[in-house]
Amino acid sequence: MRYQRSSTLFKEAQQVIPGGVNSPVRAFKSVGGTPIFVEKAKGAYLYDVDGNSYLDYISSWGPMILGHAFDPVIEAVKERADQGTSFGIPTELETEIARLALQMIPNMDKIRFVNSGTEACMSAVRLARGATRREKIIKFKGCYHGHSDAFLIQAGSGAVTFGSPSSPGVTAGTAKDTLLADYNNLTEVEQLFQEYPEEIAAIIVEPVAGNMGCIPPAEGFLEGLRALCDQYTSLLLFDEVMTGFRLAKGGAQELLGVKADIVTYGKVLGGGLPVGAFAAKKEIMKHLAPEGPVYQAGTLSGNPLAMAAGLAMLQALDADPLIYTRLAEKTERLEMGLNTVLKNKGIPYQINRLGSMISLHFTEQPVIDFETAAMGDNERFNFYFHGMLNEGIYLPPSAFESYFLNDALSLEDIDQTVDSFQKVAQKL
Ligand code: HOZ
Repeated sequence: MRYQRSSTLFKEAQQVIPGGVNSPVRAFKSVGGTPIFVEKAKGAYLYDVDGNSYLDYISSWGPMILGHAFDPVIEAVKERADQGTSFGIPTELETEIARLALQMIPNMDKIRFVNSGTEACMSAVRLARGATRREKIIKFKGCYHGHSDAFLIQAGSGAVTFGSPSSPGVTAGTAKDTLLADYNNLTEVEQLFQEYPEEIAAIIVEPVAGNMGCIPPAEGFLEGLRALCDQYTSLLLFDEVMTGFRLAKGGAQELLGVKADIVTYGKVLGGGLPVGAFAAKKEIMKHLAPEGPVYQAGTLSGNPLAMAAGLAMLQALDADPLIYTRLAEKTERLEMGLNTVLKNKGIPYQINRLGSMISLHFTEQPVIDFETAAMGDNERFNFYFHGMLNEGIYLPPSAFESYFLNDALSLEDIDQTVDSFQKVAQKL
């Protein structure tokens, strides 16, 4: 059986880990079947414990933008490990990566490192509240900013995949301060500001949504948010955990030309180790402990292994002027291939793409927000997912996730993926 050992390992894991996984989407619950257990990965390929190989289109949900086990990152981690793995005392490395990150991203003076995207968004909202002395935030339905309480209200990603977009365990007291609007709908945001003109600390938004599939912002949407924040002296918080260092060196701020007040990072920034960060102008950052009273801390924050991996990753991206063009071209080739296969089949579908983020929804209507993303044909998606998996192509196991391409994927790999899709599509 193709997934024999994975299946055994999954059963064993379920005895000791809730659902057998440490992050829900991995369990394949929405697409059915057994999750594959990975043995190792190199470049564009994953290798599972049953000896199967896969072209990987999730790249660890973003971080492995240069492919798996990227040599400079691996070398940096090995070298650093020999000198000790955690001190809880500052290292020079932290200043080095902070300097480079701030040089690559536009518009920010200081950056604080944490251990995950969740932590980054949670801390950034606290900073926004502390700096403005206001309590409410606006978030968009289907956007996902990690699993902190304030964000698990109409959230995307695994939360919606498993039917709990508003999780039990989040108190009514917390939920009342998270105001909701539809993604790409400025009118709703404007109405919220009219209702609470002096209570909104920040708007938090994925500048390109990646947790309900990939949904690029409509023309003028981010600019409109910027203007409303200026008008009501609220802060604009971009969650660039997915888009940071992926869509451009300077992320979505650079690619889309809109400036935020606070930006969160993760994924690519850590080169595959657990790193998150939030950056802001110094007038905002001065509120953060130990400079100011807004508290945030972490024993493993700025961990030397994580900082070494992140620094090696940023250096590689910074040194390659064509990386983002190449990634976008590869993703466009995939988009064209999928379109060619699907266009004569008479199946409703939508492909959304920006840079190296892309997703396919089996639905008639353009996918512009959570409501339209949720209209997709789940049965067809599941068939597509498993068909591709059997062909040796690893895609996100949920329609509510974006693909993240990596630069180790060759044009031949993309063409092979399209050939596989051609076979799978015959039975769609
Ligand atoms: N929430 C992540 C995707 N948006 C999935 C993380 C994981 O399962 O590793």
